Amino acid sequence: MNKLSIIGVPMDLGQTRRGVDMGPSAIRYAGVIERIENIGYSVEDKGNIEIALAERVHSDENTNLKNLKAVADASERLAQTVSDVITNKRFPLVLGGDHSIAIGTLAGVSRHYKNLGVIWYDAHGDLNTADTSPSGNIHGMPLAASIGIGDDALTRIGGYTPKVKPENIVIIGARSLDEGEKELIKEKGIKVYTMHEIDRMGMTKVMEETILYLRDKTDGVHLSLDLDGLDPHDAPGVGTPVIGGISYRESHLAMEMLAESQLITSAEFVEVNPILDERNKTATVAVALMGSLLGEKLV
Ligand code: 6HN
Ligand code: MN
Ligand code: MN
Ligand code: MN
Repeated sequence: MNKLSIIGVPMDLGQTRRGVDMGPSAIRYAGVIERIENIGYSVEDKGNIEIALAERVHSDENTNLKNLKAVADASERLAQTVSDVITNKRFPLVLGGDHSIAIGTLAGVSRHYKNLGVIWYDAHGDLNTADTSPSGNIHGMPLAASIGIGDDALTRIGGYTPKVKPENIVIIGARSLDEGEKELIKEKGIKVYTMHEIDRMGMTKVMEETILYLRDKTDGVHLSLDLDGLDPHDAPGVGTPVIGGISYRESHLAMEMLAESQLITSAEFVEVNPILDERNKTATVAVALMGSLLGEKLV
């Protein structure tokens, strides 16, 4: 029997909109455990990683990165928990929380693979550093940190860097990239399917190419799915919505194709913010996508 462990990360220190710390609760409330058990997994809920209370965290004046130390401390705890789950031969499913948690998730996952692949499903590139960030929000930096670019406190989580090679990354759904991020994408040769390519090629072709691109050169693939990759019409409960996104149906298809490929070895679903949501719609969409990713069948 397939075994899976859920890890909640009530992180809201990587950005400034309160409420995303309630994401793991909202996803549990939307029935994630039952949904995955019904597919045939043995599911263990490891509870939540401890996150410092936003009201009690003071930012360091020596950096423009908000809540740097608190984010780094939580990342170390998350990395350890994720790594233990993989050691126990279970699939780690991480529930956010803002996208800064990917720094810790990838630090925990990557030590188990020589050539980890990453699918970054997001409206954004999350490739900023202190120098390029327009906001100072660490949730805009996790992919940069994971390829070894940025503040040491973020790049060296788990005691090693980098976690991922740029040529092993595929970004899907991009439509809001900062100038520094565009430069980094070109400089490092990161593969990106923007909304333009999704419109032109269709999601089927985008996923076929993504799977082919990653299949031979990786020994594991992590899916980092930011709910703002979807259109705000389908996923309104996110802190940084961008119009013109991927539909629920296209996302559902993408997840089914990943399930068929049997490529995905770990996953996280992030940026669900119940305060900004409509009747827990975004958490419900997240759980439906998790079902498709993990092999749910209609018949
Ligand atoms: N996310 N590029 C913007 C920034 O502040 O760096 C937005 C980042 C959003 C990050 O949604 O995970
Ligand atoms: Mn993101
Ligand atoms: Mn995003
Ligand atoms: Mn379908």
